[in-house]
Amino acid sequence: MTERTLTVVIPALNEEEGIAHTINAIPRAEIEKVGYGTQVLVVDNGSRDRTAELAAKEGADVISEPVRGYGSTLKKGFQAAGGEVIVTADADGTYPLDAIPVILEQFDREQLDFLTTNRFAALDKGAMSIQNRQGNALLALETRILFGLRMRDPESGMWMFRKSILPGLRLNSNSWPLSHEIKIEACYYARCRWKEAPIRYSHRIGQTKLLNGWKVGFTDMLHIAKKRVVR
Ligand SMILES: Nc1nc2c(ncn2[C@@H]2O[C@H](COP(=O)(O)OP(=O)(O)OP(=O)(O)O)[C@@H](O)[C@H]2O)c(=O)[nH]1
Ligand SMILES: [Mg+2]
Repeated sequence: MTERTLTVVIPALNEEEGIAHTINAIPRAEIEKVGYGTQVLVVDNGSRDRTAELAAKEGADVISEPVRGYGSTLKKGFQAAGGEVIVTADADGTYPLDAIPVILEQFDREQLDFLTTNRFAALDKGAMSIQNRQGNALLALETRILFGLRMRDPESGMWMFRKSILPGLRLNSNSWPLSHEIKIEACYYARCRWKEAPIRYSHRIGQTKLLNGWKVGFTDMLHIAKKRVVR
């Protein structure tokens, strides 16, 4: 019997085109070989399409978060997760869920508390706009200047952590900055043992929910800069 559980938390807002593909890409048997059972937890953020229905049909646990936002949706998932270890990914086929066994094995072997991923290691052609790439480079620079953290991709939506670190993290954002904020909280303020692992990043299935990239990036930059002064 597998004693440990990994919870895959997937935030989803109107992702009926990608949700089944995303769930089916999770390599449960390979994860079992690393010593973990798998819980798939889809957090539906008020989708008006068949996202929740399709997720349940594919065998995921489905919960809903009424407060709109990437951050509030993920935080709901973290609280509800049954596993000792949590990993996140979008519901759109961009993140390589087949890489979970490899990063989970590294997570255990190196006794990490937090493992984040670097999409720039293998970025599929056209998977990310130039504007988005430039914004990410600026956010990485900010992370290095303000916190001394050498993190190439602080906005990556795929990261893994021990659930037990959550009470020590102050996660204030209900929106996009949550992704950057959790890395600053874990790797800087909570002084977790962390690493950044290379991953592949692919084309999205379905429509993006990121409407104004520059505005999102600027809001993120301010949120993180403020955090350097008042946590
Ligand atoms: N924008 C947004 N996304 C949400 C929300 N709630 C859940 N999500 C999910 O959060 C994930 C990230 O959104 P994406 O639209 O993929 O944003 P992105 O990854 O920055 O951009 P893409 O390149 O389009 O993938 C997706 O799985 C969304 O369905 C919300 O309130 N707003
Ligand atoms: Mg995405």
